[in-house]
Amino acid sequence: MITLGEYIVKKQSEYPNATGELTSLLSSIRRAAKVVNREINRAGLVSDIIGGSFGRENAQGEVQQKLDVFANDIFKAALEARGEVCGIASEEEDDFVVFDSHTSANSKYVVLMDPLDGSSNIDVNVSIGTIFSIYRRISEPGGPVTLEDFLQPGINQIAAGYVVYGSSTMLVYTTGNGVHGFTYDPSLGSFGLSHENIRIPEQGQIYSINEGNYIKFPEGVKKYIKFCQEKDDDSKRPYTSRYIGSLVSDFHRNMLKGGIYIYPSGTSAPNGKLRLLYECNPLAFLAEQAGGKATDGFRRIMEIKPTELHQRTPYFVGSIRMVDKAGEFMTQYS
Ligand code: AHM
Ligand code: MG
Repeated sequence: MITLGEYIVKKQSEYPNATGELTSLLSSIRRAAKVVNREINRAGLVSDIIGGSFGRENAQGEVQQKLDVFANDIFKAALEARGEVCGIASEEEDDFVVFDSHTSANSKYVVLMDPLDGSSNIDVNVSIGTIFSIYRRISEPGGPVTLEDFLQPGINQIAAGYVVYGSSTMLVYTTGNGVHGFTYDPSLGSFGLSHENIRIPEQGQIYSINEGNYIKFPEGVKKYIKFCQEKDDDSKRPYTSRYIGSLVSDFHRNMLKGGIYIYPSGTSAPNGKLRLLYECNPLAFLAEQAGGKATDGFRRIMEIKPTELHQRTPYFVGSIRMVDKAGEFMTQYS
C-alpha cells in the first residue's frame, strides 16, 4: 500500500518546479495528526487529564476542551518546527500567530486551522476532526506577516484537508488535483492510500442539519427540509436525516455517500455558527475538487472576501444537485 508520505513525494515529482516546501508542510500536518490521534484514543482512559473542559474560553466565548488546546499546541509546534510556514491562524487563538525564526520568516505559506472540530463530542466517544487550509502569503517573504495574508478568499487556497478521528482515523486532502483519502494503520504507524480521487455523488439521499433549531431557520431552509421529507419515488424521497454534530464526520459521510450538510443562519445567529476561514473554505475546496458544491445559500463560499479572522457564514455543502436545489428554495423564499 502507498503511504501518505510516498504519495505526497510522488505527486511533487510530477511538478518539476516544485521546491518541496508544500510536501514538507503536509508532512508536518501528518505527524501532528498522529500525535493528536494517539491522545484522542486515550481520552476515555485519562479523562481527568486530557478530557473535559480546560476552564477557559476561546476567541468566540466557547468553553475550550483540554484536547482543543492540546491539538492546537501540537499542530502549531509541528508547523513551526520545520520553518515552511511563517504564521498560523486558528479557531483556538484570538489573533494570528507569527513564527519568527529565520527560516519561518522567509517562508511563503500560512496555515489556517480548526485543530479539533466537534469537540463537544470528545467526552462521549463520537468522531471529531481537524480541518486545515494552506495559502501562499500575500506579503513579501522576509517582511512582516500581515492580517491580509490570512484574510484571503477560499479560491486562493493552495491545499486543504481534514483528519477524521473516527472508527478509523483518516486524512483527506487536496492540492487542487482531486481529493485523496488515507487511512491510518496504528500497527504500522502510517497512513495508507485507501480512497484515491474521491467523487461526491451528484445527488444523494442524506440531509444533515440540526433540526432542533427549526423555528429559527430562514423560510427557504424550512421549505427545503419539508422537500427532503416529502414522498417522491422518482427522486427517492423522503431522504434520510443524519446529523452527528461533528462537521468533519458529517461532511466525510456525505462526501462518500452523497448528501447535503446545512448550517443556516438563525434568528439568534445571523451568520450561523461555522467559521468561514477554518471550517467552510477548506471543506468547500475539497467539495468542489470532488465534484460537489459549497455556498452560503446564495453565493459561492470560496469567493467571499473575508473581513475578519473569526468570521462566520451560513453554510450549504455537499452533492451539487442538492446544494443547487436548496439554493433555489433560498432564492424563492428568503
Ligand atoms: P466547534 O468548532 O466549536 O467544535 O463547533 C463546530 C461544530 C461542528 O463540528 C458541528 O457541525 C456544529 O458545531 C454543531 O453545532 P450544533 O450543536 O449547533 O448543531
Ligand atoms: Mg470547529
